Amino acid sequence: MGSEESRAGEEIAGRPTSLDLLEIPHRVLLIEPSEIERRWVRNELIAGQIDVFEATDLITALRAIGLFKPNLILAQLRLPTFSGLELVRRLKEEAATDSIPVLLYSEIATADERIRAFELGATDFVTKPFVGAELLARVRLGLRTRHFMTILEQRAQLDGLTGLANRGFLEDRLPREWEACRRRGTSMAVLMSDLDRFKLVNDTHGHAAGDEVLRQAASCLVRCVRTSDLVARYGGEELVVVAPDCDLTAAVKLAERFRMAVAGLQLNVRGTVIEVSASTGVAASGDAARINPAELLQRADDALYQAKQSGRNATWFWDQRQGRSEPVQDYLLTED
Ligand code: GH3
Ligand code: MG
Ligand code: MG
Repeated sequence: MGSEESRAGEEIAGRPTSLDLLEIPHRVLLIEPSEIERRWVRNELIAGQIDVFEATDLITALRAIGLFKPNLILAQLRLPTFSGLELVRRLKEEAATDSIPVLLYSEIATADERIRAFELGATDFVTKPFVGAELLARVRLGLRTRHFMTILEQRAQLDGLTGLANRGFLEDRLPREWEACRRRGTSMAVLMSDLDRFKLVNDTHGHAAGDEVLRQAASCLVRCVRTSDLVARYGGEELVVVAPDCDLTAAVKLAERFRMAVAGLQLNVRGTVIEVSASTGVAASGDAARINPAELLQRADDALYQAKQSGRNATWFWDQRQGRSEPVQDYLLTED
């Protein structure tokens, strides 16, 4: 029995938990109106290696959130003017703050208040008396839970093979970026690229080599775009760029940059040099944003289809005036 116990203990100790608090974001905003109380809580947190920022009421707290960007908020329920419940309500209303865990504490709180806090979205509620170690343990649990949720949320938005955004994320972001560009009165461009004869790469060199080619082509595309552009894996070997504040000329140049960069890649996969090319369809909304985001994607897809039809390793764009796709060579010649 004794040895079983110690084995179980060893297993837990050796588990790759990575739960060292220093690896987990640990910035806590403490909201407490009483100076004495605030000092006590702050010292407990600092002793637990938490970075603490302080506020005394809801108004100063809201201001502090923007500056300090806390990973968790620890707030007294009884705040002057607005209560801790109002704080939770306001934070959960705003997209920028709704994911920050809020832990409330209080001397006395009715069951109704505690229930209301949870209904509004508070993560935890501690009623006094509590010792510092318990408060710290709950704060750490809140930080850890938020951290792992953030990792899961990010993973749900990423493509496992290429590390690019996945299609779900793209479909979520595309209309929002389009709307932001429409408000600014700028053009938004969408590029849809597809690797040429990729099936042949798989058939000739194997699926693992194909995966490596796809990964490298994705990195190549990321290197061609601006940091504000979104690059996503749309399907098997189809990559999409959403480029805000980007007109047709800039988008076409970007597509050509990518086409030439991919064609220049000499991919060395386990001793074999593999060459690959890509075709791209480009569509831009124009300043007036007459095309909605779904149409924009569709136009880029149409242009991509034409690029493939034309023989591949090509860029075609959607010409709004003509109402059809055109090869970029003609466009670049007339622009320059
Ligand atoms: P085209 O020039 O017309 O685009 O020809 P293609 O061979 O690239 O097009 P097709 O759609 O016929 O084939 C796409 C291939 O991409 C088939 C599929 O096996 C491969 N593919 C899709 N996703 C992956 C992946 O994640 N890894 C690998 N290795 N291959 C993939
Ligand atoms: Mg293909
Ligand atoms: Mg394809």
